[in-house]
Amino acid sequence: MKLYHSPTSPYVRKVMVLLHETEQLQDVELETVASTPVSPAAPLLSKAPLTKVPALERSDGPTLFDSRVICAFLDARAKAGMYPEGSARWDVLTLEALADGILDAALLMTYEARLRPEDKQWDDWVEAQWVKIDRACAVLNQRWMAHLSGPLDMGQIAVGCALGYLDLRHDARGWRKGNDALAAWYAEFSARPSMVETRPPS
Ligand SMILES: N[C@@H](CCC(=O)N[C@@H](CS)C(=O)NCC(=O)O)C(=O)O
Repeated sequence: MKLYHSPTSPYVRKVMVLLHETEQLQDVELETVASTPVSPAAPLLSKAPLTKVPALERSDGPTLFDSRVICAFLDARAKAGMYPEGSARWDVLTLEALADGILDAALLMTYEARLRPEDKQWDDWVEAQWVKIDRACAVLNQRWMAHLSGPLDMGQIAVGCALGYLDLRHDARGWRKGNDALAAWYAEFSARPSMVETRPPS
């Protein structure tokens, strides 16, 4: 299998952390590409029409995207149980969606600052994205700590990668303020070998 990869993409990191945790790294070749909304990576054009990473090329089926589909596929392949059966499954999927929503808002903020011409940037819109992230972090801190402290699952991995991305690109916003339990959880979670090995270059 070939994973279209970027070392700074938090969505790719979700897949990489899962590959580490489920001992499937050796089954995947990495191809690093740089793709942005205004400059799609050429190798992705024929594989993944949205030209986003991650995308997972397989020999026995079509290329998979996005990160949630790839993670579900790799989890099933390894029979790792990162998406448990029963009612816990809906908690994990909801937690992953919340973490990915943080990422979506944070990535939009990054693109606004890095890609949009300065005279077209819209501060209120950027602030509105941060309000979503701020609210989501507060909800994680208030309602999800018991789940986050339980056995490893895909929801936890997604939250770890989302908070790591906030540190990478939006550190000055200070997501830890008022979220002590979440900050303490992240300090421990980010020390896992799978998180250390996939830390993005600063
Ligand atoms: N929902 C997608 C989001 C993937 C995504 O936005 N990846 C970014 C890199 S962090 C990308 O490839 N952007 C290029 C683009 O938007 O065209 C997923 O979970 O995989």
